[in-house]
Order: sequence, then C-alpha cells, then structure tokens
Amino acid sequence: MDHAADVYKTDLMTITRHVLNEQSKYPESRGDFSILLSHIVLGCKFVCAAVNKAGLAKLIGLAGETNIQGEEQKKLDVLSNEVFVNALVSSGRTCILVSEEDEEATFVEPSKRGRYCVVFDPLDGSSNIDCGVSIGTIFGIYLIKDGGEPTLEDVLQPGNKMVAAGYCMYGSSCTFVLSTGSGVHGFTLDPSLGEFIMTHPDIKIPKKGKIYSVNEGNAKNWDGPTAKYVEKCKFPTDGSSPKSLRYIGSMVADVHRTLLYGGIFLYPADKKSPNGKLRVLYEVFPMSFLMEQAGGQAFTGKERALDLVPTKIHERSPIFLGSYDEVEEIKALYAAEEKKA
Ligand code: FDP
Repeated sequence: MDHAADVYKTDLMTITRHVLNEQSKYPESRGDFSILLSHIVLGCKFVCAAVNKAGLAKLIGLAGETNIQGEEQKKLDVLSNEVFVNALVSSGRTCILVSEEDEEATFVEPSKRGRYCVVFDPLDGSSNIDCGVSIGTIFGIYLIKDGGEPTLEDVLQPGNKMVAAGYCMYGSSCTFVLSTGSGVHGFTLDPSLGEFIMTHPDIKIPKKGKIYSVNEGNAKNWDGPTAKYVEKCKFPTDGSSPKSLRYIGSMVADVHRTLLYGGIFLYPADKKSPNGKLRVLYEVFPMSFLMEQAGGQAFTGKERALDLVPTKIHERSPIFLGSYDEVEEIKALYAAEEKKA
C-alpha cells in the first residue's frame, strides 16, 4: 500500500457525503434520513469522547454517585442513553424510540415527530466498560408503517423491514459501520477533523471463516446442535485445521471482527436461557441485517433471524451469525436434529 498517498489523500468520503450520495439516487427523497443519521453520528461522537475520557473524568461508577465537586455522576450507559434520546428527538425525524436502557418505548411528542422509528442499545457490552475493552452503540431504523398515529406495532416489525442498521465501536479507533440496504460500509473517526471518513468501503464477509466466537462457559447447558458445531470447530473430522476461539464478550467487538475476518458469532439458547441472551430489536436484528448485507447469514436456530416477528420490545433470541458457509453448517445441524424428533 502507498502510505504517502494515503496521508495526503485530499478527496475524503465522509459519512455525510456518502449518505447524501445515496440519497441522490432517490429524487423523491426529502433528506429526512440524512438528517436522522447526522443526529445518530453526533450521538456516537459524543459517546466516543465520553468513553475516551471515562477513566479520567471518573465517569465510571454507579449512577447516582457523586464526584468530588459534589455533582451527581452518571454511569456511562445512562449518559449515553440520554445523549441518544435527546439527539434522536431533536432531529425532528423520529416518532418512536426503543432503547435497551428504557423499559418502555418513547413516543415522541407530536410537534417533534417524524416518520422513523429507531431501536438502539446506546452502550452495548457495558460489563466491559471498567476494564477498557471495546464497547459500542447498535441501532436499527424502521419507517412508520402507514404514516398514521405511531403504535408499538411500528417497532414490532420483523428485521427484514428495517431500512438501515449499524453500529459504532469505541475501540482503539472509533469505527462506524452502516448499511442502508445496499451493502455495508465502514467509517473511522478522524479525531482531528471530527469526521467519520470511509475506510472500509463495501465490506464483504469471507464465505468461510477460521474463528468461532462464543461464551464456552455456558457449554454444559447447550443444546445438541450447538455442542456438535463447537466440537467440530475444535476437532474437525474432515481433515481441516481446528478453528481459533476469540470471545471478547462485547457484541459489537465480536461481530466487527467476524465481519472483517470471517467466522461465526454464536449466542445460543441454553437450558438456563431458552431464548438466549441477546435482544432481538437492537442486537440481533441490526447485526443480522449487516451480516446479510455483507454476504453472510444470520439464523436463530429455527429460522432466518430477520424473519422473526417480535412480540415484545425487549424480546431475546438465540443467534448464530457470520460467514455464509459456517451458518449453513449450523442450519444443517438443526435440520438434522429436527428430523430426529
Ligand atoms: P454486556 O452483558 O456486557 O452488556 O447483551 C449484552 C452483552 O454484553 C453483549 O454485548 C455480549 O455479546 C454479551 O452480552 C456477553 O454475554 P456473556 O457475558 O454472557 O458472554
């Protein structure tokens, strides 16, 4: 690679430019989506700055604790939620928000309403905050069903109805990955410009992968197909090399690696959690949308993940997502199990 040419690159594809380019393909577009996305991007920049300062500013800690100035401190996930809710409402383009942090959905007041519903986890992987491991924001976007009064039905739509999804990872760099339904693109925050610049155009997940990613501590409670798949990863019977295990325990980071390097990420059902752990609306759907857009697959153990119809906003589902061939193997194991039954 010609590094000198990169350093002096003068024609930068910012995320705003990319979204405006996409918008220009739809002459009837009023720019609402571009405005909404710019508010999401603002939220991500704010959270990125807060995460970077977390150790210094003592932002970490229990919500409700006070700092030495006697000011009440907010835990990073509480702060991030407030930032996103404010950014989304003030965009004037949203009507319903579902956040991992809020038990109930937020219905935006009529004077500030728009046509979009946003489901999001403002700070996913929060058990990793205190040790500085990569964490992230995940979001999915729907259009309100019929332009009438918004109802919960508007966010209880299958993932295949999402118009866009993405995540922002707060790691060694701040990376924003987005799909508006025509491929997946990655952008890296240039802190000196305060802009996300396209660094990973048209991401395609490798068809096969050498990495599996799962919390093996739950193995004792796994079902047959999951146990068989993981056994095959470690002790392949077809002469191939065993796969490597990588598990960060922060979904954004584990999925980001899977997207770029290939492989599979699993959070299966187990005897203790028959519906798995991850949340359908703001974890399973957005990541499944991105995987499919990048040429991979996402499966729940029963069906294509994006075809699942949620009945509650905080519903959970098992999930297997990643390289096309790896998910095919899992699907075959579940199909064989079903035949036996
Ligand atoms: P966390 O509990 O730290 O918020 O759903 C949240 C999540 O993290 C995901 O980001 C992550 O993939 C998963 O839970 C990790 O769960 P385990 O600790 O059970 O492996």
